[in-house]
Amino acid sequence: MATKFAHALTLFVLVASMLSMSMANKDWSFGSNSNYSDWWSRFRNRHQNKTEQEPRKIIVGGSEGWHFGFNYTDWAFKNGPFYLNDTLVFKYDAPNATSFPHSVYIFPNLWSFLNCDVKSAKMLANPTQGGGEGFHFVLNRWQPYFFACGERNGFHCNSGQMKFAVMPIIRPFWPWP
Ligand SMILES: [Cu+2]
Repeated sequence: MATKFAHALTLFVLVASMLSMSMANKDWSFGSNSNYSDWWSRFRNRHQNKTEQEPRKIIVGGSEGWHFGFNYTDWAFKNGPFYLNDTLVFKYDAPNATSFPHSVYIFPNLWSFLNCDVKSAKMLANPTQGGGEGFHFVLNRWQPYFFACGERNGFHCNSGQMKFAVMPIIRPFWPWP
């Protein structure tokens, strides 16, 4: 009996909030240029754009890919936030005559990450795994991730800036700006 009531109540709250949303929608779509309506239109756009709510595939470094001398910390900052179950794609050429080998390592903690202590890190992808579609890594845990290139005993991590940290956040149940 109690569970049934709880279900009914949940349903009622859900319907009520949907109704109030569509009504608010009506009110505000012709609305003023107040901050509130700006906020609301962002909210509404996000709500309608369903793909926005699904896990994404993000190419690390964008069109730059994974290479020496690009600021990935800056990239991660500008391209965040990342969400739980988003996929990071590391793209780099297999070792050849014109490019240096790269790889993907994960550090166990912040300290080893800051120090580029590759010896304590775990290899996720070797130098040949970044070719083609790239190496895919799903952020499927709610934890900080510390990535770096492990080549040249931390040289790519330190001097090459091939390192960044990510803390995936939980995608809200309700769409959020
Ligand atoms: Cu590298």
